Amino acid sequence: MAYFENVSKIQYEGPTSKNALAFKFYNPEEIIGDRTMEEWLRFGVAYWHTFTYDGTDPFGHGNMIRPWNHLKGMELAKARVEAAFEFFEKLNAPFFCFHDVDIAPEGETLRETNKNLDEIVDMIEDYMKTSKTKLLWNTANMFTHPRFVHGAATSCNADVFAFSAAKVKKGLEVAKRLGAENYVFWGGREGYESLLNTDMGLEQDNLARFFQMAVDYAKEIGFSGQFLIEPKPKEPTKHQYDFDVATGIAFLKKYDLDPYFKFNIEANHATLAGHTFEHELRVARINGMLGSVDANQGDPLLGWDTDEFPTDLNATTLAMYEIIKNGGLGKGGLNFDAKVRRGSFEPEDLFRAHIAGMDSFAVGLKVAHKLIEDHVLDDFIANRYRSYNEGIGKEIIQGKADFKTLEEHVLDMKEFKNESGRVEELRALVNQYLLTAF
Ligand code: XUL
Ligand code: CO
Repeated sequence: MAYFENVSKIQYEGPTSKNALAFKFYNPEEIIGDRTMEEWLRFGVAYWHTFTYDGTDPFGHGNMIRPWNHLKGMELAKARVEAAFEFFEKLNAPFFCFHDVDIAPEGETLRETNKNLDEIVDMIEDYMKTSKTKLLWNTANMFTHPRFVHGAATSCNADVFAFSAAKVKKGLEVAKRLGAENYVFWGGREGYESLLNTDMGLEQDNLARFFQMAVDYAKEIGFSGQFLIEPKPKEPTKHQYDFDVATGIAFLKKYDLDPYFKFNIEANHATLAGHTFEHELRVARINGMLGSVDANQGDPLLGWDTDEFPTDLNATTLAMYEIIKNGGLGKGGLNFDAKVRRGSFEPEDLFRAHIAGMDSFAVGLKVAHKLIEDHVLDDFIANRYRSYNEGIGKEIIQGKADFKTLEEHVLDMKEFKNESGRVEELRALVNQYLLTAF
């Protein structure tokens, strides 16, 4: 049975195509530098937004028209798997991602939940035997159920800590079975509302204990995927422990966990933290910890996580700039942690939205590659810091300078020759590349 019968396989038709259900810029086989677009971009479909989300928001009921809406329980879960693999095939998606609760209904106990999960994982495993779509990552939802009201690994309740551990244990087993390239930890409710009732030290120590147990168990069962932390500054708690990449690095280094983790960077989480998307990617990259990306965008006028499909070409260009400079994402990919707007309730909107996101990143890839190939920013930056190539600058870099020699250098200096940073010119240059790359 076809769930998306009005849609056939999405093809690349080029920038002048007027067909809404075609790629204009994403041409998977096109070679950019040393690999294909498909290999650079490694797109992933987020199961929760695409197959589970029904449009519910704090003010209204679910309104999404979906061909599986009449079903319930395990029947619903199975229909979603069938629909998902039809969708992946038609979109030509190389990857997908899911939370445990996205794919199978929860039972009264973890034993029951795991039974449901096993049945659906069997089904997914079967589909994956013939599908080209692989699992980018899976994760455990440890925030929706009321038991996680005070957090999971940072809960004040040790039974909840234990329950969370058992959920991640199962998640790692599923990851191993389905050949997941990564396993994600997004903080969920790992944070706090008020210090008046919070032992912050204990909560953070426990979170580190939890991560160590995950690392140990992965080793025990031979799961070799990459562990990823996904930072977010707020929502659902006021203070999230993994605020941003820099906070995450400090945490991991304090507990000697840094060799085992990289970061999954979400654009909308970056902007909620008061950073740009490219800032978070840069911090991770220069620390050798850029793992994967949740590709979406926020709304500059709204202060929450709107998870929109990415269409801002300036942002996708600067993001791809960091990713190319990183040599690609390795085991990571660009997972569309993005949902269609409530007004976009037709099933075909799921395709329209993914096409918009894929085309936007394809443009970003091409423009960023050209910027790098032409050394546009590299040359400017190298010249801007040239004072460190000789004289006192070189001595600083080589560790030959100290406060005394530096004082000697400047004590009688009257003039400091600074040059313009020319940021407006550089922004215009990026625009020029954007407008002329195709
Ligand atoms: C929440 C969020 C999550 C993670 C996975 O803001 O981004 O969906 O990506 O738990
Ligand atoms: Co995310």
